[in-house]
This record gives sequence, C-alpha cells and structure tokens, in this order.
Amino acid sequence: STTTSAPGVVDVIGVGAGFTGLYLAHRLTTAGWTFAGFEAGPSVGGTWFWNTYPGARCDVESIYYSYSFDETLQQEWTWSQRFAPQAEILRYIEHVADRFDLRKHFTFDTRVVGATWNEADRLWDVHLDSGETRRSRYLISGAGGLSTPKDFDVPGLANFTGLQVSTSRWNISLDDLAGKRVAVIGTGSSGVQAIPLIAQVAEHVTVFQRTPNYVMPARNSELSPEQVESIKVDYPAIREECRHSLGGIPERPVTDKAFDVSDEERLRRYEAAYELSGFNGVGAEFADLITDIDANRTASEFIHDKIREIVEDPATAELLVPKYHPLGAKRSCFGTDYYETFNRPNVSLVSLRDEPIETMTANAIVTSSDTYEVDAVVLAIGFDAFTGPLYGLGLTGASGQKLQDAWRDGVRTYLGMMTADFPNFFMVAGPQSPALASNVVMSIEQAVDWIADLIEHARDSGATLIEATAEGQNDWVDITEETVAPTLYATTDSWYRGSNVEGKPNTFMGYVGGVGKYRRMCTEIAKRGYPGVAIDGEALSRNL
Ligand code: NA7
Repeated sequence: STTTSAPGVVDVIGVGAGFTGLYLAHRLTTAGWTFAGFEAGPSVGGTWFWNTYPGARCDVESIYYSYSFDETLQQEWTWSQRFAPQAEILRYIEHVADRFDLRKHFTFDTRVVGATWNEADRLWDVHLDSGETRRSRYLISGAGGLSTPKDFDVPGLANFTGLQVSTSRWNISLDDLAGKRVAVIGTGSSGVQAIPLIAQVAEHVTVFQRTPNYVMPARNSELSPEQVESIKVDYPAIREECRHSLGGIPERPVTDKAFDVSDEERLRRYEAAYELSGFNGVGAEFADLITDIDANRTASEFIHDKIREIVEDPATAELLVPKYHPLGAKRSCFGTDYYETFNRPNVSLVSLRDEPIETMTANAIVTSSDTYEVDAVVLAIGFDAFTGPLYGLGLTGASGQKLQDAWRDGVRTYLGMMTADFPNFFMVAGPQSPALASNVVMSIEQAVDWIADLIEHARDSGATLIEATAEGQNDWVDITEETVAPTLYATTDSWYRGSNVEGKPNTFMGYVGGVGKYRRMCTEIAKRGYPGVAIDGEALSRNL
C-alpha cells in the first residue's frame, strides 16, 4: 500500500545504510511504505564501514550502543567486550541487515549528489552519481553527523610522496606501518585510539598535536558470560531507563555540586570515578561540572595531575595537559595506554601551537622550528560535522535555495529533524538534535520512530506535504540556544560549534537538554497533532 500512485515514484528515499538507514528501511517497510535506500559505500555499516583504523571502537558501551527495537535481536546477539572494536560493530550491523533482510532495499556504491523539491508534484527529484534521477514523496537523511571527512587542510601535504592515510578512510593494514617513521596529525578520539597501536609497530611515531584533549582510561574488558546474562535478563528495563536518561546510557544519579564537599572528599570521589571511566566517569561526578567553570576546574585539574603522574618526561607531560578548555566541553576521549605511550622511546610529541606546520617536502614535515623526516603520514583530523554530510546531498528547497544558503548564518531546524523551505525532508542524527551528544543509536531509533509516526499521521489524513513552520523552527532554535547557553559547551571551540572547519558559522549544533527530555517534548508534540509542523499547509499555532 503506497501513497504515491505515480509510476516510478517511491514513498521514501533514504540516504545511507548505517545505523540510521537500516532501521529506517526496517521501520518504514514494515509499516507498508515503499523505500529505496542509496549508500555511497559498497556495503552496510556507515561510520563503522569506513573507520577501520587501528584501535577504532565506540566510547559508548556496546550493550547500550546497539538497537533496542527488537527483543529477540538483543537476546540473540552477544557482545564480546565492554567497548566492542569496529570489526565487531560492523559484524553486528551486517547481522541486523541479514536478519531483517534489509540489503534488498538499498543500492550500494551509489551516492546522492543532488535533490530538488518539485513543488507541483510534491516530490523530491533525487539525483544519483550514477546519473540517474529517482523520485520520492519523502527524503530522509541517514547520512550521519560525523561522516564527511574534513578537508586535508595541512600545509604542503601534496608535496609528500610517502605513505599517506587518514583514519576515516583507512585503507592499509597496521603492518604497512611496521618499521616506518610515522607522523600522526590530530589527537581527537581517532588519533587517541590509533596512536598506541601504531607505536607498537612503527620504528618511530611523531605525534603532531594542536589541542591537547582530556583522555581518560577506557577500561575496556572482555564481557563475561555472567555480565552478558545479567544485562540480557533486564534488557527491556535497561533500555527504557536509557530512553529517559540524559545521554542514552544508564545514569549515575548525581545531584550535589563540586563545592558541596570538602577538598579531600572531592578528590576521593574523582579517584573512584576515574576507575569507572566512560561518560559516567570524572566528568559526571558532580552536577555542576559542565556549567560552573570553577567547579569544572577541580575535575580538569584532577586529570591534569593524572597526566603528570603517568608521563615520565615533565616537558612532554606539560604539552599533553589540556589547558585550553574545560573537561567535557569538547568531546572527551577514552584511551588505552594513551599517555603511557609517550613513555616509549620510539614516541615523541610536537606541539603545533608552539611550532605550526609550515609545509611538507617529499619526505618530511617542516614546522616553524624543525624538520621531521617521516615515511608515512596518518591524518586523524576529524570531520565536517553535521552540515558537511547534509550539504553533500545538494538539496534545493521549495524557494529554490540551497540548504547551505538557508543556513548561511547558522543551522535552523525544527527538533533537529526538519527545516523550513525543505518540505518532506527529514534528518536523523541531525544538527540541533541530541544525537551526537548521546548514545547515537538510541537517538536514531527515537528520531526514525517519530518521523515514521508523522508521515503515517499525514498518510492517514490523505496529506502529502509536511514542512516545519517558521514559528516552530524559531522556537526550537531558541530552545537549543537557551539550553546550551549556561553550559561550558557554549564557550568552547569544538566540532559541535563548527570551529574545526575554516569559515563555518560559529553556532552550537547540538541539543544538550538530554535525550529523555527531548523524547518527552517530541512525544508531546505528536500527541498534540504536530504543532510547529504544517501538514498540507495547515499548521496549529504555537508549538513548544
Ligand atoms: P576530532 O575530534 O575533530 O579531532 C581532530 C584532531 O585533529 C584534533 O586534535 C584537531 O585539533 C586536529 N586537527 C584538525 N585539523 C588539523 C590541522 N589542520 N592540523 C593539525 N591538527 C589538526 O576528530 P576525530 O576523528 O578524532 O573524532 C571525531 C569524533 O568521532 C569524536 O569526537 C567522537 O564523537 C567520534 P584541534 O582540536 O581542532 O585543535
């Protein structure tokens, strides 16, 4: 049963076959929609298909970072580790694709390169890199938020003739770096995970660090059968708890503030939290760590001291101390032997704040004060977050403007899922949603379900046009800004704010009020008949 009678028109086109695309295909086809998915890569997996660099794993525990929509699925799949490596997460995604027979809904090796709203027919004309155009009533992006690699904006890179590889498009084996002099540029989550493993095989690793980050021990471990069992017996209840939490993982209830306790007590608590690690570790020990800079300083300095304890060379330790931003205000990293790696005789650190890269030669990186001869350069420089993948879709909206023009001064969305002037277009894990400040798989399920309910609601009333109202969008932008304003995210440079990409507008692109609160708002909006959304041109007034 389809709503679109025109020949060759599909109800929904979905972009991407990662965690979002696969659940979209499952949810929508189960509800009777026709669905065509397009995936640029040769297979399923998205992020977990491409990011195969050594040490790649998720910082959210796998028992949570997995689908919750099917009880049998979560009972039959067994994670081997607390933080599963990339290969195991990819195997899981492949298992889901096969188990629910989802591959047949996708065309692989095919990238969406343009999409134009056709107002007369109320359809999207979706242009593919194969040269074909496909038409759909709805267009839903599952292109992800951290999927478009940042331009390789390192001076002189083109001169370098040695081995060059990026973490986000890793296409060599670790053995290819054996015995080589390797430069690693970038010390975010990817660099932090890769560096200790590269150091084990390379002759020498020189780490080029621009901004030192907080790296807490991941404390990864094998999951015992007993641990797995204890999760599985309670899985539905645990998932429900996650849905109503702040970050989509079970929360430690913390209500007191850093200065409510004595210095000794605070230190004792940080020590205990340091043993927990993860997002429930030191950064979550007191309720005011992300809002009060003085409170935060106590936690930040606790980590600074840990670094000074671990790293033997005092000068290297000082360079590694993250002194430019408060703990948690840009994405924290979780590592295995990260700081310990700098005690190895074959690892050295270059601070790009002290000696920026000026150029490269065929076999060296030249900074303002030295020349570093290397055989290989590993780029771990991050992504054009949120808007990169969306602009890559080449959307043209109802008034003929491109999405990047509509958002020239900053992102504007309704609930992070829709944007005015782009009717029947939806984003999952988009900007101004809580997705990338949370267990993203759980946020993806919530968004897909909400969008599916909305288009079913429209179908039930025979409507074919869904668009965010200007009023709804203004209110949501205000809410995201009011939510972030009292936090330290608001004043810290990070990819959440577009600071890592030259020329990007400096606005915070997440919603940090928590997944539980967000879910309640979204559910309430649906119950009230979708204020903030015009359906066939009709909108209820005042939304949020
Ligand atoms: P990130 O977290 O954006 O880290 C990129 C790193 O590369 C970071 O240390 C940057 O320094 C550095 N960088 C970026 N551009 C350059 C140039 N041109 N020269 C030198 N150094 C540079 O990306 P990741 O892939 O590690 O992680 C992305 C997310 O994936 C992560 O947050 C998790 O959510 C999963 P900067 O801090 O900008 O000074």
